[in-house]
Amino acid sequence: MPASASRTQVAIVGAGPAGLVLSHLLGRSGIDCVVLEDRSRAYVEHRVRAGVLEQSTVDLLDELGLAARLHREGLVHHGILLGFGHRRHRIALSDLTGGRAITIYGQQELVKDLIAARLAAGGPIEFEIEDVRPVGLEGAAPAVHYRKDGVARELRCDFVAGCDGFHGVTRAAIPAGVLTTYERLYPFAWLGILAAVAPSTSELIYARHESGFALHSLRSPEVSRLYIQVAPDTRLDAWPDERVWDELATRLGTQDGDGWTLRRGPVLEKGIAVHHSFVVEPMQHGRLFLAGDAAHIVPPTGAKGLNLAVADVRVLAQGLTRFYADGQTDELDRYSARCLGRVWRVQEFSAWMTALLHRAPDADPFAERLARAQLDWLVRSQAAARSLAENYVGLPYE
Ligand code: RFL
Ligand code: PHB
Repeated sequence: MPASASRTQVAIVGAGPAGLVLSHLLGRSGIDCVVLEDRSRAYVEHRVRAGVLEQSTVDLLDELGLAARLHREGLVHHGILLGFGHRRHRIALSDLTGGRAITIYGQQELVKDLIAARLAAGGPIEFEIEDVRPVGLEGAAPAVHYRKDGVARELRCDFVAGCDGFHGVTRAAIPAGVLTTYERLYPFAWLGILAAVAPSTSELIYARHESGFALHSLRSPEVSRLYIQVAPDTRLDAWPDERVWDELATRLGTQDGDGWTLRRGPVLEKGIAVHHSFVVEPMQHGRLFLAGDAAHIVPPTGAKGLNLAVADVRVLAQGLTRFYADGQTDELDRYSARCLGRVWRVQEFSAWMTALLHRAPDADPFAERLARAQLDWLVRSQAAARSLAENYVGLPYE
C-alpha cells in the first residue's frame, strides 16, 4: 500500500504540449488535475523539437491567455518556399487560405510558458517522478501509482489522460488485443542542427535535391534551425559540423546566380530523428484517454505533431467539461472517433509531403520523374498549391 495517497479529478501523465495544454483547458473549466512528469523541469524546458504552430493552435493559446510572449517573440509567416531543380518557388499560404498563417515559436519556449502559467495559477505539476503505473482503468475509480523521492505514492482520480509521448507507459497499460496499431517506418531520418546564426532565408525552405531532402527553418532573427535527410542508422560522429553545413549548402543552393549563400555559425545542438507514422485505435480504454504522441506519430515534414497533440486535448477537455457539468459521457464516448478524423487527415498529408520531398534509397528513375512532375504541378496549379496550403496552415477545428 503506498505510503501517501491523494486525489484529483484528472491525472495527466506527461508535461509535454498535450499534457500542459490539457491542464490549462481543465483549469479554465474548474476541473482539478495534477500533471505527473518523469523528467526534470529543466529537461522538458530545453528539449529542442518543433517550431511551427498552426493558426488554430495559436488561436487556442490566445483564448487561454497563454500567447503573450508567443506574440512578442514568435515570427508570423505567410508563405513557405519549395526548392527543387535549383530554383525556389513560393507557396503563398495566407493568400491561398483566406489569411491563415503559421507562427514560428520553439516548442521548448511554449513549454516554458505553459509550465510557468500553470504553476502561477496554483496548478500542481510533479517533476522527476518514477515508476509511473496507471491502475484500475476499467473501473470507475482509477489511480496512478508512482514514486517521488523514493516514496511510493498513489494519485486517485476519475480519469487518466495519457499524454506521455510515444515512449510513455500509459499506452502500454492497455491490455493486449484492445488496440489496433497502424504504422509505417521510413528508410530515412533527419539530422537537425540549431545554430547561432541569422537565418539565410526569411521563409522556411523545403528542398528536394538529388542527394536528399533539406529544410531551412529558424527560431529567431539570430537562431537558425536546419535539417538534412540521412539514413536511419546514421551516427552523429560521422557528421562533424562542417560536413553538415557543406551538405546543407549543396542541397539548399540555387544556381540562378542570385548570390544566395548559406550563412554558417556555431552549432548549439545536433540530433537525429527517425521518421515514423503510427496510429493506435481507439484512443481510449475505459477511463484512460490517450492524446498526442502517446496515440500517434507523424513524420516531421508537415510540422504537424505538436499541433495534432493540441487538437486532441481540446476535444478531450470538451468531453471532460461536459461530464463534470451534467454527468453525460456522450462527448467522452466520441473522443476517439472525433480525434481520429483529424489524425488520419494529418497522417495522409504528412506521408504525402514526406514522399514528395525525400529521396527513397531504392527510388527508381521513374519515381524521381513522378516526384518532379508533382512539384512542377504544385507551383503551376493554384488548386494544387491551395491543397498544400490548407493542410500546412492547419484545418480549422470542427
Ligand atoms: P511529448 O512532447 O513527447 O511529451 C510527453 C511528455 O511525457 C513525459 N513522459 C512521462 N511522464 C511521466 N511518466 C512517464 N512514464 C513518462 N514517459 C514520458 C516526457 O518526458 C514528456 O515530457 O508529447 P506530446 O505532448 O504529445 O507532444 C508531441 C510533440 O512533442 C511532437 O509531436 C512534436 O515535437 C513533433 N514535431 C513537430 N510538431 C509540430 O507540430 N511542428 C513541428 O514543426 C515539429 N517539428 C517535431 C518536429 C518532432 C521532432 N522530433 C525530434 C521527433 C521536429 C522534430 C525533429
Ligand atoms: C522546425 O523549425 O523545427 C521545423 C519546421 C518545419 C518542419 C519541421 C520542423 O516541417
